[in-house]
Amino acid sequence: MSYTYSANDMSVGDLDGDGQYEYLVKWDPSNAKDNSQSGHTGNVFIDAYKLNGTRLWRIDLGRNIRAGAHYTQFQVFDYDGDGRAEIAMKTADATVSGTGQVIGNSGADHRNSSGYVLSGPEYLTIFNGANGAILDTINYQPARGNVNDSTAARTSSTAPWPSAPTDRPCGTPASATATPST
Ligand SMILES: [Ca+2]
Ligand SMILES: [Ca+2]
Repeated sequence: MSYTYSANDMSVGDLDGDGQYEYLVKWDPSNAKDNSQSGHTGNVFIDAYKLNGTRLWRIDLGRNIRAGAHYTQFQVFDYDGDGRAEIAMKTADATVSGTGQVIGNSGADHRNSSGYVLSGPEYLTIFNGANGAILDTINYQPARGNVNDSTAARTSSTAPWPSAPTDRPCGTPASATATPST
């Protein structure tokens, strides 16, 4: 499987609290696939950079997060209010953090023969913005639900800031099941 990488989605946040933004880039392999397309894909990377282009760290989402427009939505926000942004996204077995920590089962391969990942655990992980280390990992909610070869998960997320009672930002991952029209 031969492929190249190009920059995809991007977001910004002050990851180290120095008052300047850093930027995060999702690198998509050239064989990324929409939910409607079968096939195996390369791994997706999330890289953090200083404004001068110096790379701080890389998260490798691993073989169990498929590459495509609907699979990885990452949030960059200062969730705990300490002046440094964290990063939140869906992860899976064998995702590797910016400091080399492996999530779940490093050897697991949940891809089916068509390259879809329709089984296996899904997680929501919060990463330390300064070094990409894992702060916490929980089971992803909502759960995957019923999927088969003609349906696939699409995810979205946002970082709302509710007022009372918390007055704190919180992440709200979501997912929907879509059936391709073909
Ligand atoms: Ca900064
Ligand atoms: Ca923070």
